[in-house]
This record gives sequence, C-alpha cells and structure tokens, in this order.
Amino acid sequence: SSSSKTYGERSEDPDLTPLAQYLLRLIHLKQTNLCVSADVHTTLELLQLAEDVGDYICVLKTHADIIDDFGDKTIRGLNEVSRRKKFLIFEDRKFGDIGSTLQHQYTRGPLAIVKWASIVNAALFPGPAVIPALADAARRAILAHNTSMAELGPPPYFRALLLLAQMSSAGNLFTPEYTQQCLHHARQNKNFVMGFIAQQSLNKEADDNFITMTPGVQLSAGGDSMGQQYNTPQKVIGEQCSDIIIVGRGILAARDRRRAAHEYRKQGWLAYQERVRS
Ligand code: 5IU
Repeated sequence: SSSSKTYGERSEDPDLTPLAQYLLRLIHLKQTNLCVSADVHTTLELLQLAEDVGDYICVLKTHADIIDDFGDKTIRGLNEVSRRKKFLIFEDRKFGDIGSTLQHQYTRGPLAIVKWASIVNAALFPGPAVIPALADAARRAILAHNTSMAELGPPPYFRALLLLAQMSSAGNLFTPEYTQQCLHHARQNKNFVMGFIAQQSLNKEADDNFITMTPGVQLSAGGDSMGQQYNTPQKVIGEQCSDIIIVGRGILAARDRRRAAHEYRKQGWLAYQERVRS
C-alpha cells in the first residue's frame, strides 16, 4: 500500500496527474513534507514569510482573502519566490457552491485564483459536479492564459484539486460516510483530484495513490480556544500515514520562523523515514 512506499516510488505511478507527480518528486528531492499555512495579512508579510520558510517547504498554503492588499504585486511576488525556492502554492479556498458559481469564483474577481494557485480545495457537500466544474474551468483558464502550461499536454492539467474529506476542528460535521464519498469520487476523477485534506491517509486499495495533507499540527498535541485540535508530526505522518503536514501558528508565532520551519521539516521527515523503513 502507499504507506510503505517512498515519495519517490509513488511519483512514478503513471496514473498520477502531472501536478501530483511533480509534488511527490519535489518532496522526495527537497526532503520535506512540510506545508506552511501563510495566515498573514499583507503582501509584504506574505512574501517575507515565503522567503524565510521557502527552503524548508514543499507547499505554501494561502488564504488570499485575508491579505488586505492582495493584488498583482502579491501574485508576481508569489510566482517569483515559489519558482526560485521550488514550492507549490495551495489556495485554501474551500469551494462549496454549485458548479456554475464556483467556476466564476475560481477564475474571476480580484483573486482570480486559477491564475496563480496550482492547488485548490473543495468540499463535496454540494455534490460531485464540483469536480468537473473546477477541472473544466482550470483547463479553459490554462489554455487562455498560459500556453506554456498547455504545452505540458492534454488533460490531465497542471492544476489539481484536493477534496475536503475531514477537518481538524472539534465537533465538525464531516461523517465517515461523507469521507468515503470523497474517496469514491476521487477515484472517479483521478485526472484532476490529487488527494485530500484529511486527518489520515484514505488510501485503501493497492492502486490508491492520493496525496493527503493534514492541518492541525504542532510539536505537541493540544488545541486553541476556537476548536482547533493539534496532533504531532509523528502521529500525523508516522501513525495516520498522511503525506504532508500543514503548520500555521506553530511556525508563524515562533520568534524565529526559519528555525521553526527547519524543526517541523525535520520532525515530519523523520516520521516519514521511520514509517517507510518499518
Ligand atoms: N485548516 C485547519 N483545519 C482544517 C482545514 C483547514 O486548521 O481542517 I480543511 C486551516 C486553517 C488554518 C490552518 O489556515 O489550516 C491551520 O493553522 P494553525 O496551524 O495555525 O492552527
């Protein structure tokens, strides 16, 4: 199963989307399964954070709608630093509307997410049509705006989706049945769904090779005053067999963010090495 394979081995699966293949290879080469959650409020802070932690991460997760001055400068800066330091951008938009509306939300407005974020996420509660709706919008946007991406070939596209299969917060209403439906629809849409936001790997069948990203991670278990619940990198990667830890305040609130990122990267990587070795 996927939990005993290395990121490098998993990247060779011909069924993966090009983006999933790229991400697994990147994790393997850069030796980091850390995603930093960039929950900051200005372009300057966002770019400074990317500069500080960029060498230690495989993905930078953004909330563009909490950046007071989000605009072209933000996008150009993010593109430049992500290319130079080699990490992907994941906009944690949590799409949750009907297909037609989320095509507009994905491609238009001041955020125009499809133009700069290679990964987005969506909840499945509006029904499975959210997947082809986003896939179609991504394909059209890429053809229209960026021929170099279109040159990567026909579908699968160089944009991908994570389904919101589970949440970290206390009392959340995500049921096991809902989570299973996410797995089912991911299997049906492997050309666009690269994996899940979940608290554990959902891979079950021998050929399941979905990437799991897990928020709610700090160096010691606990929580905050608003329902967030934390597990350690060891628990999330080692025991729950997730692939990527998502860390916000564990790094953002540290006096030295670079050093904190270095530490989370080390813990996440050790947990992974122990898991695939045993
Ligand atoms: N996030 C969660 N839990 C979830 C999902 C997303 O915490 O289940 I889906 C987001 C919220 C925040 C980040 O942007 O991940 C976690 O930040 P902290 O590490 O600061 O708690």
